[in-house]
Amino acid sequence: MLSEKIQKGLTKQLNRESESSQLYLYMASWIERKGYEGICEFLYDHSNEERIHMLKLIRYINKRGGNVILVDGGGDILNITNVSLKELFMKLFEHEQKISREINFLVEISLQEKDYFTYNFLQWYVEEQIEEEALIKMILDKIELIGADKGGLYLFDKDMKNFHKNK
Ligand code: OFO
Repeated sequence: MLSEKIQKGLTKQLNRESESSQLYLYMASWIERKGYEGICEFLYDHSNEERIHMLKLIRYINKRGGNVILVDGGGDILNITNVSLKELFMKLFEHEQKISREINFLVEISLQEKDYFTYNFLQWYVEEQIEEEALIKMILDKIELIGADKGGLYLFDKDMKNFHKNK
């Protein structure tokens, strides 16, 4: 059985993953309208990944006899328009860093509660956050490098399409 603290923490996290999925989805849709064919594929794809993160938590909570509660987020974070590509990925980078802090906090609680099953389960998320932060940072670095070069941006968008296909 899950302790009350763990149940609360995992519930929060599954709702954050759902919000993450919506955030990436919203950005994908917005960037698609701007004509970035490759970057939008990457973002749509990532939205699906975030949904998988959420599902993993739901299945785990159920497996441990917990209670799955889905919260309606209200949609405030989704009101992002007219940001540059750099600002968009900056927002995603900050978002992923926030998620990493929250995962770390959950790991800490699992140790306090001596819930080693949950501790073990969370290690997948720890690994995932390392990858995700590195990936978004790599994209940000490229955007920085390209600067105002429109040709470079075009090629980068093309690259992102291949990146998505090869995943
Ligand atoms: Fe982006 O990793 Fe889940 O939230």
